[in-house]
Amino acid sequence: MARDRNPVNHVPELHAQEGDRLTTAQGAGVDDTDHSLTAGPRGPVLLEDHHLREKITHFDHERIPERVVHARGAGVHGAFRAYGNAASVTKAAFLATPDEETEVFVRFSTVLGSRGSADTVRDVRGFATKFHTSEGTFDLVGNNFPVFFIQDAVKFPDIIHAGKPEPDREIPQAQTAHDTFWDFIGSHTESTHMAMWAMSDRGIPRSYRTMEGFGVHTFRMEAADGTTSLVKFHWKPALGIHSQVWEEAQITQGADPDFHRRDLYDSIAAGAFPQWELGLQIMPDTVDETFEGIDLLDPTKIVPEEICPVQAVGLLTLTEAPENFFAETEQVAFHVDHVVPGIQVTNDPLMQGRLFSYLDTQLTRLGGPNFAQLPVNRPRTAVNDMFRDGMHQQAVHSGIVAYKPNQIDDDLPRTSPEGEDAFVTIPTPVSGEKGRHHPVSFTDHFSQARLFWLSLTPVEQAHEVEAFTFELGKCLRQEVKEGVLASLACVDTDLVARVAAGLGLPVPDGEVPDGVVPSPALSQIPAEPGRVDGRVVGVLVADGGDLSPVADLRTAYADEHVVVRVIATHGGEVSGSSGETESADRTLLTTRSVEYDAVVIATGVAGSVVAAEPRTAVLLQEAFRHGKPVVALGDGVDLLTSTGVDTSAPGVLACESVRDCVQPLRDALGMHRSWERLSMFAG
Ligand code: HDE
Repeated sequence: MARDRNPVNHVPELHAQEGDRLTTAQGAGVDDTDHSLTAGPRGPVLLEDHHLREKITHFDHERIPERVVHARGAGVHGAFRAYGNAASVTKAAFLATPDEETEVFVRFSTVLGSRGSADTVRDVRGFATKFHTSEGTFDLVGNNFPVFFIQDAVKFPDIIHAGKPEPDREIPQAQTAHDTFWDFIGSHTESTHMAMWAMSDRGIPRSYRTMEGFGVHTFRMEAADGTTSLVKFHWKPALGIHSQVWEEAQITQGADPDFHRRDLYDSIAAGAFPQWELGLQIMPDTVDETFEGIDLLDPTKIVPEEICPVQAVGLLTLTEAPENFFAETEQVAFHVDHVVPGIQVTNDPLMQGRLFSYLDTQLTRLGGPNFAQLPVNRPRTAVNDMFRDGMHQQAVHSGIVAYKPNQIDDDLPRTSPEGEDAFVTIPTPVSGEKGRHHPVSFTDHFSQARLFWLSLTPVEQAHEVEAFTFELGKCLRQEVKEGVLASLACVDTDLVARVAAGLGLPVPDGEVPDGVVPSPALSQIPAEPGRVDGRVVGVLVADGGDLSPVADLRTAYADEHVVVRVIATHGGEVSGSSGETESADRTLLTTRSVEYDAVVIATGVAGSVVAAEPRTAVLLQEAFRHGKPVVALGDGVDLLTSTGVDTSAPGVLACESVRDCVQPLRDALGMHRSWERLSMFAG
């Protein structure tokens, strides 16, 4: 999967890190970079010191504006290959043919936090993919939720202003648990469905690798024979959908604010390449653009998979961390309107507003209109756009003709009126009166919020109740809480009663929609154990104890690239009972339970100095409370008992040898957590 890091279109080679000599930006050698030019040993610094001024000036300008939303993100390279079955709906070559491997760059992000904020906050996640296709760049700029807060782009500044830190004291950072956010949600009933997603476990993913992705809007696809369809994009993670629990997410924010980006790069380094299948919901292109009564132009609605199944059409594999965060992750520029022949936008008013915003925002962020020339953004196809000049122009265009039509260059470059190798807009009819309309089909704001609630299992519903109660509990104003409760009263009577009880407020009346049919596909609890690639198992060991489980587990799970980490009381080498040694990956001081999907206690830890460490109890109790598999080998059971962990609880495995626990632990990891145990802690 080689990547052309330096595709050149008339661009002279950039000399950036050549040779072993330190130079100025102009290429002159530098004699000394540690001492400024001064008049005398203790005299004033001279303006004449070009190297000093150039070095500091460049440093002063190292930052570009962070993204106004989605500032915090992590990028990664990979490839996409289609299965070939999408050829019946789209002529886009990268989707239609399995013969072509398409280079991709994906950027995952949170929405509200600044660039340095924590990864594991409760928020929607961006899932933006740049496909460098043979027909030009296609950007699928999606999220990990299939719906959005608002129906019209004109409200986007409002929802974002409300969610961002409040402007007087600029707090809270990267949090929705504050008055202005919930004031907006309570005042916009169309946001209720998205708020249900945000308060569910989907708002706190365990990993980018375990999130679904969605294009949200409906797209129009065109096949080679000219037939068109309305389509929704889905990303289905190979590892299933897996989230943190709220306490775990909060601890992680402090213990490892880089948790998600670290997980992404660590899993790639371990050989567990993250994968997603790209799926399509394909619906007929009808005049009214609805499906089974659902307005396909309304971005607050899903089409349940039970009535329109998701068809897998290709596989995305992420294989390579960026070489340089700034050059790639920070400078990548996505745009909803970067589409290729075979994929077109629709009249969804949210999508239409985005068509303006993404191009516009790059002008400020990347300093001008030539951002497509930045290495990470360069199309992998030939470019001949007749654009000239502008800030940061890197091409040296030749010739005198930069206009069309022209006689001097035989009217080159040519257009393709017949569309043989060009993007041609599908001639969809448009009519209507100009006006600031509010379509009737956009006025149902609660039936799908209810659909989501009814589709969750009891433990997921308990998490939803807890999240609403937490977030509204952090609001200071009574009217804000009451506004949201009024909306929840139109979703479900049990939901609103439980949240109101937690807040100590009266339960408002509301009209709950009738006849809503749940969509079991929305629950994220797996029916059976899934893949466990790249999961992290912590093994608690002690000097003088049995260290063999470390190597045995590594061998047992080698094919799945499960990462087995040694946790001890001290760094360096740990010596086992038979004279064997293992290197400590973490100490009880440097680790926290949140780093592990499961914890194993080796024989010989109970009764050791590890057992006496107060942090051991914290580690085990947290893992237990968060529903993680906990394995006690041999006398490890005694340690669990002494730290107050119920050894008879579901997902606590007592085994005599590693051999006995390999399969049960794999199954437990494949279920993500012990849902039965989590239910014990759910309100
Ligand atoms: Fe975005 N959004 N957005 N958004 N969005 C941006 O573009 C905007 C929306 C999404 O990793 C900005 O380059 C408007 C929906 C992702 O670089 C900006 C509206 C969805 C990313 C912008 C929306 C998204 C962005 C900020 C309402 C899911 C990160 C920086 C109409 C389908 C891309 C930038 C990355 C980023 C505008 C709503 C996803 C300001 C006006 C719906 C994943 O242009």
